[in-house]
Amino acid sequence: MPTDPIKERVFRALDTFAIEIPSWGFANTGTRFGKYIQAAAATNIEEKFADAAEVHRLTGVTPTLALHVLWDLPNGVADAPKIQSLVEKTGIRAGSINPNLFQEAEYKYGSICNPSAEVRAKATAHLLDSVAIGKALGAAEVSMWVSDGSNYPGTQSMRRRIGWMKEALAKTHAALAPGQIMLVEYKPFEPAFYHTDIADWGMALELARSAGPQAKVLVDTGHHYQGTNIEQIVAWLIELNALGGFHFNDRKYADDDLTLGSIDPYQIFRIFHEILFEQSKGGAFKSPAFMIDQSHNLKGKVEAMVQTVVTAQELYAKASLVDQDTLAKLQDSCSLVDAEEAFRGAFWQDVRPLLAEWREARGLPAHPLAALRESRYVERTTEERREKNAGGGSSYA
Ligand code: RM4
Ligand code: MN
Ligand code: MN
Repeated sequence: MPTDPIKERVFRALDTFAIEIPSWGFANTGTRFGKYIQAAAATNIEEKFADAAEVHRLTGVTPTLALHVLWDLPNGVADAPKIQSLVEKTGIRAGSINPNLFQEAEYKYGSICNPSAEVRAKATAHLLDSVAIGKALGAAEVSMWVSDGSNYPGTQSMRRRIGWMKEALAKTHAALAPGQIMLVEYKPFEPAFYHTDIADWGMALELARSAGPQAKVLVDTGHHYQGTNIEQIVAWLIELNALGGFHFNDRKYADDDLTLGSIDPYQIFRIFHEILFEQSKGGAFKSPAFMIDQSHNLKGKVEAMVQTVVTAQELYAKASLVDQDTLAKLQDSCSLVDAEEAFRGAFWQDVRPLLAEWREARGLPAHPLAALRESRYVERTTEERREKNAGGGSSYA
């Protein structure tokens, strides 16, 4: 039987592709101005796991669920056995453990950068608790977003805050189990608008390096200024062996948390290309953790998550079609138009029929969104949860 090299390449790429989904993507969330309550939204951790299991049943590539400590394990490590029983019940494993350093009143002026030693100690204890949760659940990553910053020039010492941060991160790193990874996320602004303590990848990289070898940088695609060449940042982080993971989403203006690839699918393709380029070299490169960081207010939550996962697979499959050897030759001969055509030609291939074939070959529904509708899962959960959601629900949790 003649083999189809395109099919082979796509299947090989898809076989190694998995993406983590966030627990907060299933709960009712809102904007700063209001909240649009969905009757089917998950109201507790059991329902978040149930929704995640449904996404995994339909797509086959979301075996782990990212957990946000305050929202999902309000009692910290004491809640780990409860999570473990849900892991056993649903077959969905605990994914990255996300400490929450931004919601409590004490963090008004910062968490690990707060001028108060007492608040810093509280924040550090929470980081250590997150590490302990990770150990108890066998979770690979502790993924931290530090929201600290200030709103007005001169009101905080940026310099002293660097020292405080390094101290907290070093303590956290020292508690990691072998193999446990600590991810340092950056974001240029919001909630603080004058300065953010970890504002870009350079700061995140320095903090990760000073914390220790198990600390890596996390790239959230929504956390960049307009026009930033994110794939170049990715290329540098790979070069420096410092790329730990991604939070995928799309944005038009800032940290909009829109569906991955909905505004600029070519950007995600270009990012995936950098990963696949490194993989094609056949070295010891360990693929970074792919995670979704989205919460939808307008789209149905499970539906949006399935759509996101499918889009991620499509873009990964497209990126796998770039012929790395041919591209390298064209780059070296500075054949600009041909090089660009080889690159964007892959992007313009319609891989959706191949994806359907791959799914069928793996015993998965060929069309996950259609299968979701057929299953009537959303209708069922709407009925089950309507009452519980009628009250309004709190933010994210
Ligand atoms: C932040 C950041 C974090 C996420 C929170 C909910 O902007 O992206 O990763 O945990 O939002
Ligand atoms: Mn994020
Ligand atoms: Mn964000």
